[in-house]
Amino acid sequence: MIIFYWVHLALSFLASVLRFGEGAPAKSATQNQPITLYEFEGCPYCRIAREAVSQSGAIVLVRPCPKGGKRFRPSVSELGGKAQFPYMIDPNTDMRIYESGDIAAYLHNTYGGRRSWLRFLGPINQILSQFGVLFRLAAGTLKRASAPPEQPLEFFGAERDPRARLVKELLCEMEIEYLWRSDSDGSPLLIDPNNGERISGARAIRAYLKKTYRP
Ligand SMILES: N[C@@H](CCC(=O)N[C@@H](CS)C(=O)NCC(=O)O)C(=O)O
Repeated sequence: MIIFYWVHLALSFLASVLRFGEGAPAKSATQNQPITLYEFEGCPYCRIAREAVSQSGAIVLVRPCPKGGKRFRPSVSELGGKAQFPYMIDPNTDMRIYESGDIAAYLHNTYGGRRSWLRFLGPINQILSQFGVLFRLAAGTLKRASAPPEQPLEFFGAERDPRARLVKELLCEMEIEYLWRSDSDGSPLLIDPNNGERISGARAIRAYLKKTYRP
């Protein structure tokens, strides 16, 4: 229902305000292969890593790991030894990192861009991020039924963009893998290489995902 969409958008906007607009877009970094990020939208630590992704301009293959997820969640324990999120693997440098603060520092040092000043707030940074999760009513936390596509989708939208967040939450709950580029503040854009579809705007993308990848 349209009213629900606007309520969610308003709450998503408040979540961005709580983060002081961190997660701004940056010019795409130069890298041979995408970084892989195992994470889930409803995780406050993952948000800190995602803000750093946007601000470094890194191109990232997001493998969503919502609670109850079976698609990518188990691989994190296999690859790193424990089920903790976020978890990042950079095939360009062979780096594997668990801690959100370490991921943020690594992305900045390796790919550049502006670092978030919120890190100076220490635990308050994490508490603010946790409030962001509350504003979003824990969206992007639990797995929902889906029939994900073979090939990863491609999504354009920065972390600070409240509209992009609504799309990423659904991609996460549906465990749909996507190549994430956050180099613009324009309307969120989804490209589906599985069928050549190109959809712009958060509402239209959400409707498309539900129509196409529900079981
Ligand atoms: N100190 C870590 C904490 C990460 C953390 O506690 N993540 C939670 C999710 S918010 C987690 O992995 N929980 C286990 C689970 O979801 O199974 C960091 O900053 O990255």
